Amino acid sequence: MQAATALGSSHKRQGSMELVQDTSRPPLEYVKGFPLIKYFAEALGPLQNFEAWPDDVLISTYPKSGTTWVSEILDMIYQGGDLEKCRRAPIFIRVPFLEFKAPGFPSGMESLKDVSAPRLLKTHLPLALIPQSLLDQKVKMIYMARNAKDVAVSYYHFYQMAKVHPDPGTWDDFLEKFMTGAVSYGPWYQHVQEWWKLSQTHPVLYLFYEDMKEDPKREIQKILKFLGCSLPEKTLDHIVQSTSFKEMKKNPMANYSTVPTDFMDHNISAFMRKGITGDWKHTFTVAQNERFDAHYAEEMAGSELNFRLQL
Ligand code: PPS
Repeated sequence: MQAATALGSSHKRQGSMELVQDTSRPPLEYVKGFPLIKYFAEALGPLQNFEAWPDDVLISTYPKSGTTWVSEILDMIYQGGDLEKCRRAPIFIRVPFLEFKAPGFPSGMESLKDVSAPRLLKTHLPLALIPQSLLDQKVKMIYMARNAKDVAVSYYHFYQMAKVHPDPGTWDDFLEKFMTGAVSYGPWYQHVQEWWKLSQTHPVLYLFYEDMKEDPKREIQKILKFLGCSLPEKTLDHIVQSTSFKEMKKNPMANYSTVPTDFMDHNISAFMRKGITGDWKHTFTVAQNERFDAHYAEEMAGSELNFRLQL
């Protein structure tokens, strides 16, 4: 896997006494008011030249909402349920991450060059930052939303293990940043609501992580209908089984274990961490929960979106 070897050799390894630039944990950079991972902010200029194709499918999510899960499901659908074909490359090569950029890795735009139509694409960008071409070409989009409390907890662990993020500080510090939108990609509240609004005017299938947990077969059927394709029942069952948390956790082409430790340290926290709904209950204190609920009610006032916090 070129990406992994490239990163492993490209930085901080110039010689034991030589001082070279430390590329880990840079502060977030603001673009149009949105905080982003520094390298991703740098990728946004070139990304404006991205040309969407009408048969592209974009997977969009706020981070930690089930992106990898939906990506694996979609690739399995595209490969007719053939798991071996889905093992051809890690998920971030099979489904290029549009705004991705990091020292020593091919950027999302570079990865795209190796992918032929019909393409699956991934982004976490807020609407204000997505390439206009995706909207102009009326590209189909699958948005997956997850309840804010589980996202915050998952994001905290991810900040710790993925060193392109700034240091998250304590859980209490991080939760405060999450609530004020001072985390990479900005406020969750705005993200889930603006993509919901887009789904009224653009071909967006809006899914919920909790629904996928509850009944993956039902949700995958929704995806098939949205894409205008069908699969034999047996293949559908096979996709459900192969994309379960248990299976994806042990699949190196889905679990990010091929990424070097400098970039993601699974010893700190596995990318495939728990994969459940309601884990927030083990992390939020009563006081944090009350503060969060009051703030949530303000931020989501008037929204039609209802999230389940447990199943
Ligand atoms: S990222 O880095 O933003 O793209 O991460 P993302 O893939 O969106 O979210 C990671 C969380 O999704 C969980 N996950 C799953 N849950 C259930 N089933 C399956 N198959 C699955 N695959 C990934 C993953 O464990 C992360 O959630 P947490 O709560 O941290 O476990």
